[in-house]
Amino acid sequence: MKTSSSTPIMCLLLLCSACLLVGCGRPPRGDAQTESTTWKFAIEEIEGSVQDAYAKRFAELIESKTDGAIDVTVYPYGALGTSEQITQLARNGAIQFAMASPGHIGKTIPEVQVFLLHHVLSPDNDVNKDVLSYGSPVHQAFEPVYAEKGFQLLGFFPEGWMVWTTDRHIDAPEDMQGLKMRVMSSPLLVQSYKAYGANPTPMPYAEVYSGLQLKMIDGQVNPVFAIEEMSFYEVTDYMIFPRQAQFVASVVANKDFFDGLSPERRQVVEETLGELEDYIYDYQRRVNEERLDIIREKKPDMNMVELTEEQRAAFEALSEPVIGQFKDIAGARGAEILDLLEQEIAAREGETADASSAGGNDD
Ligand code: 6CS
Repeated sequence: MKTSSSTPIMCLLLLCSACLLVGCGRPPRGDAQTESTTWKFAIEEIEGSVQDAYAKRFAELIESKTDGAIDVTVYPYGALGTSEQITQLARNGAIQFAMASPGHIGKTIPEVQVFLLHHVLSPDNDVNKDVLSYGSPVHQAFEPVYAEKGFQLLGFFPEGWMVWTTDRHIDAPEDMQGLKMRVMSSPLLVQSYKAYGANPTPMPYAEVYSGLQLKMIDGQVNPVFAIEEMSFYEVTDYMIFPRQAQFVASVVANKDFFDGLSPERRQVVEETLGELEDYIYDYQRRVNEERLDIIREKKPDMNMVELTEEQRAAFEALSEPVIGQFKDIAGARGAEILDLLEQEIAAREGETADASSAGGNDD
């Protein structure tokens, strides 16, 4: 599925599959079914994506660590519903695991929209990886926030820099005035693009290609791998690299299911999550690089625009008031998490700088 030509059919299928799944009744709770239990894991992206690589590797590791006692079925985007629908399925226990990106789950968990703020994450993605890692202070701060909504937070990971694909050249906020920019459904994204003067338009992922093709929207924003696999580059003329935000994914389990796991099973899951961190980080880096080359090859006249530091600064200045809007939406706990995130990033950047200057002295 590389184009959205099958999108309307897919949407119908999604709803039917989701209803069927919910109709199947309660899922296995924890280890209740010890013989060949199936865990269902729904993702928000198509096969070959970063989330697909994560879920498939998770399935392989779980199956091998449990000698086949647990079988994990991965449902790619389109099999069970939209991002919001699969999150709901995980919340009500119809499935055990799901990807729940802040770009969508921010409507339910306002605090997680901290990852949608521009110019907050480090320009050094190695730093972001560490700060978001399993068991890190940021992860720990979010655990009770997710738990309140019925989710066990299993991890965050970056999927790549957000890149604009548009029908026009943009290197200054003036170029963005009135631009219909498709964004994911979390409210803070609307604020972020309004701050630049754009006309942000939330729309489901599956409708973006046709939205661009039919000129219902003028642009969209996603990491390079997604722009390639969803063919957004086919229906836009510019790829613009503002390096303002990473696409951050969150992995969740149904909380009752997770709480019902035996200590051994829980250990298997936790061990697996730890092992996946380097794997998925390397995977996203590689596919984002490779797929940029694929786009260049398939569409040599695609205009590539890398914003300069000065151009980025003009957008950054406009994005500052959005931090206040985030605090209004996410409250005191959201503000504390933002402080923690900034402190952790600064500390990790400091360590990286110290390590490289120490390395320099050795030379
Ligand atoms: O733009 C979106 O809606 C989607 N983009 C990615 C890269 N992953 C999932 C998300 O739903």
